[in-house]
Amino acid sequence: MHKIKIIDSHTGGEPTRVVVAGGPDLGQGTLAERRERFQREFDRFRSAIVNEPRGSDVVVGALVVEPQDQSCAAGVIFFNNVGYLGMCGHGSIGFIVTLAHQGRIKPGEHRIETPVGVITATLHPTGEVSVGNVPSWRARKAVSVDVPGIGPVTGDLAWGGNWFFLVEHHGQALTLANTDKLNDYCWRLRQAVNAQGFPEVDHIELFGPPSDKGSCSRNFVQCPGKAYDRSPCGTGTSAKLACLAADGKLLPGETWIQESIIGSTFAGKFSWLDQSAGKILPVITGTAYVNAESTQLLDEQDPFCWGIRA
Ligand code: PYC
Repeated sequence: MHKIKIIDSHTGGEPTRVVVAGGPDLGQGTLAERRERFQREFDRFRSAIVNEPRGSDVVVGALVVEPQDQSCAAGVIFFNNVGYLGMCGHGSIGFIVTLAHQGRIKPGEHRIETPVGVITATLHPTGEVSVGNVPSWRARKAVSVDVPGIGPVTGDLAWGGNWFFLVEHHGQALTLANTDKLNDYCWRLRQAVNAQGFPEVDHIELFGPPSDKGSCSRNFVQCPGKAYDRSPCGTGTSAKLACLAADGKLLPGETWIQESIIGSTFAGKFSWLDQSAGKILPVITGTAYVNAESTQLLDEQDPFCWGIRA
């Protein structure tokens, strides 16, 4: 019987499952190379850890690995119900709170290596975490896509550690009661965006006015495997900041409060890395809570030992 030790947390409602022991040994190399190896040789572990019957479509997994860059406190590879993420904002906050829960880190700034670059995560004495994300930018403004069954939709294409298509004029109610319709809308839109020559876009972000007057905007983010983000999405908020910065709608150092579809919030800020190229360094602040420590049992006699896969 193979045993995998996990610690679960949630960040603004979005779960993170950190694998602290018993995960696959990915050997040495860059984090991007090790993510490749994870996918190529050990993908069944991804499915066993986050998919049903042990998990659900919403769970994001985080495998702790030795960093290649020795200035980093740890390396991490994020994964979900269908594959692997470049970076994950809510997951990084959950990851840091989990390392603190284990007594592996104390309040202060920590460098963490991911497959798409090194991030800095500051654990504040209050328990909040600020993630200095990878450089983010808007690649295309106002791309129009004809979406079968919907019509023309216009949005921006931006990188915030994952690729996003961000849409303001969608005509959809951004409410929790409307998530089935929002998911259907986003899925159709994603197919159309990908077919139009942007196959790398795997997150769709709809945004609109906030429901709380202390927030700046509310969003609905559909993740690659069709689950919607319960948190405001750290990489999605980074992509949004890149768009706001490019349009001059937010200034360096100003705070942007991003509200999720369930009403949880992240505070975002940015500084310019290269203004002429539109590159920003986003910092996303949020809170996570550890809510379970457990051991998964992988019994090869169990027909669903490696999870239910589509
Ligand atoms: O917070 O960056 C994020 C994220 C990506 C997918 C789910 N959450």
